[in-house]
Amino acid sequence: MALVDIKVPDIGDFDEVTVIELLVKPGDTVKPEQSLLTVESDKASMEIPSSHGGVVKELRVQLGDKVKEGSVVLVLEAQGAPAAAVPVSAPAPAAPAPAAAAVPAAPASAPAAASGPVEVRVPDIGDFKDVVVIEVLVKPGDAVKVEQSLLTVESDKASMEIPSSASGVLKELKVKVGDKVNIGDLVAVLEGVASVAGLTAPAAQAAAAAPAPAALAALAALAAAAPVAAAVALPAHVPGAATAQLPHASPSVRKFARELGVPLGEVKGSGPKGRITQDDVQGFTKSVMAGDLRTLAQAAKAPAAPAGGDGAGLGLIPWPKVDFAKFGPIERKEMGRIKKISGANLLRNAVMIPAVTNHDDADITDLEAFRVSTNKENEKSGVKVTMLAFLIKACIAALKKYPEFNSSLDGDALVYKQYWHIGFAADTPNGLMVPVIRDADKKGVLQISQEMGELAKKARDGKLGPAEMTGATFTISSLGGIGGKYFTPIINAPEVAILGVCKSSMEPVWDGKQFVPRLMLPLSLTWDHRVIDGAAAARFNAYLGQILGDFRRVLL
Ligand code: CAO
Repeated sequence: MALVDIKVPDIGDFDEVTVIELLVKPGDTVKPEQSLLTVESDKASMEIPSSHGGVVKELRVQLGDKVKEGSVVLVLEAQGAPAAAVPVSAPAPAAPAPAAAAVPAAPASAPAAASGPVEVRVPDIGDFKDVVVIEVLVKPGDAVKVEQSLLTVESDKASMEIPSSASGVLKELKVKVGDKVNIGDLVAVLEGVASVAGLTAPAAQAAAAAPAPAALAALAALAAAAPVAAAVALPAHVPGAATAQLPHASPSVRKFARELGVPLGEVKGSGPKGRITQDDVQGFTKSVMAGDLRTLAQAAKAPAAPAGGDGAGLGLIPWPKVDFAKFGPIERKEMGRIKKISGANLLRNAVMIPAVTNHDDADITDLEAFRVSTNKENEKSGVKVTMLAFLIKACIAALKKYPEFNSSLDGDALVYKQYWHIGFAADTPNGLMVPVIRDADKKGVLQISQEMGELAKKARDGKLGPAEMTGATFTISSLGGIGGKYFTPIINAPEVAILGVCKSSMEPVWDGKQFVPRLMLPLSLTWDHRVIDGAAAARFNAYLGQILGDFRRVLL
């Protein structure tokens, strides 16, 4: 495969920019247009996207390096076709999307020192049309300063903040989240205007270069490819006092924060000049996950989250802050990326799904004997048939009989999937991963065993691609090779059920006349009570038990 130098594309009027964030490392698989690093000038930050998909072989820059158009930032072992166009060099004389307001304010409708109402309009935003308001940063009654950001708007390639052209008190907002706006559209009316923006020197410089897209790219993909579940969302944050300053963060970090529901104004930036990095957002998520919220009383008052809602409104007492070193020696280790992402997913799923777990046992005496004999016969093939592969087939039969277990909630509707992609939890040195066996209904136990072995190895080696971790309709988490009796697995949203399996053991089972030794497999089925009823769950488990007890039933 060809090695390709990935270079800094046309970054407009910016001569030298500083590398402030590396978003990939050698060994990472990147997609075309995925952001590779963030660079920053004194006025804006932008992400440098990849022109190709492939595997990162070598990073040619490090934090603090200065780069300009044409600088090689990394070497990629390219796979597939290059990106059609690399968005950072896309339309217009490119000043990148602002981390803080780099969009110059529109000229105000009233002269300086006016006291009557002043209209604030969308300034020249380059080639962008119908940009969507994604964030309203002020409210009526707020005192705003000239060039203070009022809104954040977003196209598919950039996000930018719309600044105020004057300072005064916000009388009226003319737009709301979700509205589409264009150059010249009225967004707000100010009154008590003390001064009206003549463009300040830096803004005037910025005006020479219309704002251009910074690639928003990759963090959504990161979330989508996250182990355990796709989109990441934060439950329950009760907003605290936001800092007065505008949050300083790159567009993709803003997007990432938005997807998590993290209010950037409350995140402390650890980057240069207080810039908020992805790690800061994740750290914030972690602290909220750990319960750094407000009061239980607020939780009680909070409205219930709608089905598929964002869970906002939950509040908990603060997580205890303990100086552990006071009690004995300690070692502090940052959690890895996978653990952080899966933690956020697990918390969201645990908090937002009214989950119930049914425990049951399946008699797998005959099935295990069959598995052992099959493996003896197939010894030379190198493929070992696992109990998990049988479980996958048995679950598909049960999912077909009870299709709501293979569905997902979409608002008030249920989406019944007519494909059966089964995820299985794999324990890896980096944390829990969930590879997916696609179309497992069309595959035999041998093929499933083989694929599972390959996927589990890839997971352990950290080589699973996003496509191998997404799209599952149901997940099985097997601790059978380790031990235990029952546990309560957490549903991998947006799936609605998960089967946990523990170690089988010989148990005395009453056959109507006497106790007989049978190999019993403990099953723990967790299900979403919004979608599934207890009776259905009991039937699902009972049916699963019947199939595992006599696998010929799969054929019926
Ligand atoms: N009962 C008894 N023995 C079992 C069993 C069960 N339910 N399931 C597997 N075993 C046995 C296997 O037969 C194998 O024994 P031999 O080596 O003698 O043949 C041994 O346990 C090891 O099996 P395994 O775990 O390596 O293989 P698997 O196919 O059962 O599982 C995989 C593969 C990837 C699922 C597993 O390696 C793994 O990672 N499990 C952990 C999943 C996990 O962490 N879940 C928790 C999620 S919630 O935090």
